[in-house]
Amino acid sequence: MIITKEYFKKLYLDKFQSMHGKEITEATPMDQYLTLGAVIRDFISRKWIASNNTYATMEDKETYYFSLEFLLGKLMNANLLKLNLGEICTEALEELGIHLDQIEELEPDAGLGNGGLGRLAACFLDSLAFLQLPGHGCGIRYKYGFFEQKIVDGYQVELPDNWLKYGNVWEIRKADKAVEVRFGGNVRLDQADGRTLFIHENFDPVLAVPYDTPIVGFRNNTINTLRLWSAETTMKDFDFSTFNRGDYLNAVKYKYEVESISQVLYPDDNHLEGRVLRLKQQYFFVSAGIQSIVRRYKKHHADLKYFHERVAIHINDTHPVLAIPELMRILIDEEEMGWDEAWEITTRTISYTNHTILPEALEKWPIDIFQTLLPRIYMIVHEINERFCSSLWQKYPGDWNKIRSMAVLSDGYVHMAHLAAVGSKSINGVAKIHTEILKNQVMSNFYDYYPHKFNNKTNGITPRRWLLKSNPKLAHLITDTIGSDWLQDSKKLQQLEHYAHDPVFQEETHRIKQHNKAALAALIQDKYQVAVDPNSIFDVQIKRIHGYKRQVLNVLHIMNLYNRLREDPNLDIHPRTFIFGGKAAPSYYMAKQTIKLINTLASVVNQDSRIKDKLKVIFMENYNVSLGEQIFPAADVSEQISTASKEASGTGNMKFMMNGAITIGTLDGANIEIKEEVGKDNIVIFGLTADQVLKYYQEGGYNAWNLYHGDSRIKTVLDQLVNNFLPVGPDEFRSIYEGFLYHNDEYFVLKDFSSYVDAHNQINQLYNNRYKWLQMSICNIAHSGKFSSDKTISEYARDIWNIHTIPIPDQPMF
Ligand code: 26V
Repeated sequence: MIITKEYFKKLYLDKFQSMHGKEITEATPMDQYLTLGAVIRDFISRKWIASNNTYATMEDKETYYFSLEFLLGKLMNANLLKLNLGEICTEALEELGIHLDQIEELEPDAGLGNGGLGRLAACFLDSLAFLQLPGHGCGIRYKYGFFEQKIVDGYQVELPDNWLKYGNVWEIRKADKAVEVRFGGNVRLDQADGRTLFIHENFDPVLAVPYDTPIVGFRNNTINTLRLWSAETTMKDFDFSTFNRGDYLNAVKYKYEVESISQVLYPDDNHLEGRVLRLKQQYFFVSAGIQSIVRRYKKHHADLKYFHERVAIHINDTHPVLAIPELMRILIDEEEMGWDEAWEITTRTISYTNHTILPEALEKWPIDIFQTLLPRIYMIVHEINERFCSSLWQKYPGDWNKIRSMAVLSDGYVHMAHLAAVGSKSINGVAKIHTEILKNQVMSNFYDYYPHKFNNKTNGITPRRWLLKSNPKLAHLITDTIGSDWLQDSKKLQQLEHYAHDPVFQEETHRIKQHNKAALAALIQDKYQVAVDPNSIFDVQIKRIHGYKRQVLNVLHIMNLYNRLREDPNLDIHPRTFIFGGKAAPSYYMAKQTIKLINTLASVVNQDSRIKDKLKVIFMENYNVSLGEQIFPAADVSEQISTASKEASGTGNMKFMMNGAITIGTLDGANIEIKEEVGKDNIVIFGLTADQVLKYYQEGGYNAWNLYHGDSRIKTVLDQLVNNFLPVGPDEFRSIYEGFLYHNDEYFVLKDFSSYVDAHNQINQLYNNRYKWLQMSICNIAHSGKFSSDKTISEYARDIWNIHTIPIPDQPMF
């Protein structure tokens, strides 16, 4: 059925009246927004039911992607694009005096993630639906998402993200699908019919209530499901009158404790804070998710023997690793299966992705905490460990060191990555170099023992959000140039290579970049009252603030450039605007000081008229998905400058590339594969290699003082951190200074400084040759199809999950 503008208007008006009971002329912007959400939902719902019915009755497999984080961003515009209703909707609403872009602003970002790992999960869901693959997400419906960042006097301040304040137009509460999750208590053993029974008693029950969000396929009929669990008390009515005074208070406390499980997303990225509430969150959603999958399976299949032929469960990092003992528990305790059969099914169902090699992020839990909170799960983990260690003994008799280094339980801890490695069929890294480091360093013992389990799946990003939605002008130019096939197959972007030298196409890409830069400049003017020149080079680093990502290397280079400009205001450089964005974990002092340093430097540089507007520094507050959508299309230069070996993959690097920015980066993560794709002349590489970094860590031999004394540029900028050059107290940045010199520069910032300055000089020269720059930019866009999450997900589907395309039949619209 063709949807006309008139028809859309009618749908909208009818919906408005039935929802709000008043005339459209009385509508508030929020009424307008909620109405549009409801209209779009109606377009989705039939397809959603059809998708669910098709999956329920097919004889094929479904995947469940378990993740503590899904960083979706806004959905309204994205869903309109996918349903191909964007234009009709815009025009229909205009005639009603409603501006779509204004009401879209009212939608809060669904910020249920910290950064790369959570956004990857969102891109993967998008690609699953695009590829018509039966794949769903499972996670937590946090009441408060990732905190909102405010900058006050240059410092980060965290405010709660109350994203559900006005309700959520996309979710459907499924109270009838709630399940119970049990914490604490004890396990009593009993015997019946020659079987040992494990009876979990005296536990605290928590009700897990699912909220389903449709994941819309791009211009197809597929609607998959993201199921997020919310914690509620199992008490039917919270009837205070039946409690005496003491119990009343206890009842309130109990309700509060239960609900706290899904209250807030932990704002840590790459750093373990061993709080028991976090472990509760992990078991809560994993148990709820597995119970609901088993229940659904049993509705359509008699025998759990074939579970792994119908269900694939993927664990996004170790956070959902309790899926392994939980599935064992259900198969053994509830379905009365023997250990060996349950283990066979479990280890054929579950697969695991590692996302970081930073030792401080590898999850481990003290055994006493774990055992108290999850007594039955602990027994199962203990048994898994016993059996695993005895098989290790078979292979490495007497090698206790090796066995201890691989055990799931050792030194008083449960080692989650070890549990993941033992209990899953596949272990993958997220970029080639990362997988090699896993195999040869971090998990080398496991690689020796289970070589067949290891594989690489280089990350990707969805071109629907990161090109079509965020950069519509570039998307149109691409379609006008090579046709629309690239929307179905991102590899086809390669055809743009034929236009890399075409002056007309070059001019068009340039015009669009300038348009996007002007829009970002206007936003910066509006928010920060700083004038940035769209003709300057927009040099951008947006990502979490972390030592290993080396925002301070970027800062030291800017300070050096500033020093050169003050010495010679006529220095022949193309004007530069350095843009930063990103959040620091609230407890990460050095990262928060880095934000203060960037803002302090910005306040100095931006006011200095001597340097004739050749340098500007901007810190953009509250970096999130929506802000990213405005920044990536406006970037000329993409800063990917992590200490080699530390950034597992990076995905921001891919978003920049797809929008035509040139990478300045180390040979780390996916930068290496970006270089392989575009060739060494279309990327600017500097710094130590991963091998060199790892060698320093193993053998020592690095001395930061030598670099300080040996390079006057380094000495000058480091001294400027502590000698009143910056308008702050003398000790404000002493910790950063001391990190370099007294803690020997953990991330090799000083070592890479000189080659980084050279790399920036090279960027300057390249930009001055407009023809060359545009050719490089187009080459990057043309090769970005390799980093589409469609490609990544096809590989997961084929190599790990064994799931297949299931087209959903057309549905009558209404
Ligand atoms: C780890 C931890 C550890 C313990 C507690 C809190 C917490 C929260 C999040 C994480 C995940 C950190 C790992 C992570 O985000 N890795 C990033 O994953 C991206 C997607 O694969 C990848 O592109 C980035 O390079 C990698 O840093």
